Amino acid sequence: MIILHQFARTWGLPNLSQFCVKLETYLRMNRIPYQIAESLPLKAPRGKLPFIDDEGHRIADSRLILHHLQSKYGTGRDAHLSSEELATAKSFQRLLEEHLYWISMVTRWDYGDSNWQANKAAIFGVLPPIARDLAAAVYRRKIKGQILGHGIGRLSHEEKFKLGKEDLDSLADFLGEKPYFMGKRPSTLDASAYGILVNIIGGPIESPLKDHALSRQNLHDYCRRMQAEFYPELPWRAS
Ligand SMILES: N[C@@H](CCC(=O)N[C@@H](CS)C(=O)NCC(=O)O)C(=O)O
Repeated sequence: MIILHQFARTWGLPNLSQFCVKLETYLRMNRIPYQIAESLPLKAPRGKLPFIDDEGHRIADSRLILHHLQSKYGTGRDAHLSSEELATAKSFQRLLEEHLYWISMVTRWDYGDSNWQANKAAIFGVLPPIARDLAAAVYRRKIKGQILGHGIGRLSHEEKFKLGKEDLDSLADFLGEKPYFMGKRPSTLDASAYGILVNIIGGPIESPLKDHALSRQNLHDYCRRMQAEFYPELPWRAS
């Protein structure tokens, strides 16, 4: 049985980590049995969540975990897509994971005190008060460094959100009236897109990015549908 190591559930969402939602959604889409072990990044082989333990074999990074699942369990969720469609899906996945993700990280770690307090409570709330404040401060400095290292942190908030809105518009326009991003059947792109979009739309982190996502009704409806289909046990909490 696969053990999925990820943050504890919070905010009525599958996970506050976009990549943990991606992986768990992929497992559910492909009906691969798993158990959850609540964890923190400092326990992870590459210092990031999620990671899995598959019969003693520990694998980190959702992209490499998916490769493992595809070869070991023969998950062929995307076999219905042509090579051109796969190329499009992969490009959107990179837009989500390598660009929009980082703008959403700004909203949690470096955009207003109430957002920071909500983020801090969700991640570090399990620790005793002194350890919580210390760990949160150290981690905040680290993540702000990553945001600067990515480059997005060097822009003004106005510039960052303008780029984030472009990403959201591209996603909303491409999704259109389709039930899933690549058509009538779910694909790996949906696992990735849902992980990032539900965290923007469904969490308590307020920003122009969230306002814009909520203004694109099809993205909102998509998150609601994905959560109902793959996480029927979790209440939908977004307004
Ligand atoms: N490329 C990795 C990204 C994973 C990732 O960034 N995880 C975040 C949580 S969403 C994390 O654990 N960050 C902790 C850190 O950077 O210290 C994947 O696809 O799994």
